Amino acid sequence: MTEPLLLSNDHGAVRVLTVNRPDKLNALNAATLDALHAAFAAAAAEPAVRVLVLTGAGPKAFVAGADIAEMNPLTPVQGRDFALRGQRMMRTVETLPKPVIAMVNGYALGGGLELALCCHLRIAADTARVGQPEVGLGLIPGFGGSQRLLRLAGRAATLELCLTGAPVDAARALQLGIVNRVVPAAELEEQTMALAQQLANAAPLALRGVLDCVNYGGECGIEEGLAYEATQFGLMFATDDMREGTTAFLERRKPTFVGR
Ligand code: CO8
Repeated sequence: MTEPLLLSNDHGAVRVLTVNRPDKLNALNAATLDALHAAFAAAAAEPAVRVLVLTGAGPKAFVAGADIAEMNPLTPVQGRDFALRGQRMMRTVETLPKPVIAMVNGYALGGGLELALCCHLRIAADTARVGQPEVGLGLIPGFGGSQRLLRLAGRAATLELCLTGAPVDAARALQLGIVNRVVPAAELEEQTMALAQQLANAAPLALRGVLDCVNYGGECGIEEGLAYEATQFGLMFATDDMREGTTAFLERRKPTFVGR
């Protein structure tokens, strides 16, 4: 039996998804894009899953890009369809109502960096390298890289990475704001899971409110964004978790959040 393209393991309320094509440095072919889309959509609908961690199998790569062998013969229409297939999946991840952490365990190149960019947080091993090398293939980023990198790290960094195609190391990625944290490779899993667990213990509807505000507010004007935030803030007062969180503070105890 062939190994699945995507492995899924639950650690309590944390679901770890692992792209599983280590022989091809976890390159994203169409089947892997579809498997990711299905897995994220399913996780969104499962209340028991509060946080997701996304990583790549093997010691070398998170994801080394879209599958170049699969892309090589494509027509323009097929190329566009392939880009849209990846973009839809990544938009699903970006707008997921629960946090997704990219555990960047090695190369995150091209479509691999784009996959990490659509996650909400990125923790990189100090050995990781990230970049948008598409120009070297006569291509440009197609899974949202030119847009998400621009929004995350700004124009200078985006133009540097996308025009030169040269990867940067984890320390430089941190400096550019592309990753949130860099940790020793040997501690990557432990530190990522500790962060995931911390989020899993938080109030799920509050996390969702933050994700919604950042996703929506990041794309509209300040007045509209503030109004949206105020509405989301007000909605929190309808949750049991808000009563629990504020009461626990006043009673000097730890809150227990139930997700409603
Ligand atoms: N696609 C397909 N196969 C890949 C990819 C990839 N992106 N990356 C690595 N592989 C394969 C290699 O072909 C090799 O396979 P095999 O053993 O069968 O020959 C295997 O993985 C191991 O790779 P290497 O032998 O090359 O390993 P090295 O340690 O020597 O090098 C590198 C590691 C530097 C990461 C190197 O593999 C590399 O440069 N890979 C390609 C990186 C790249 O250019 N990525 C961007 C791809 S384009 C893209 O992502 C566009 C996204 C938007 C698409 C929109 C749709 C149209």
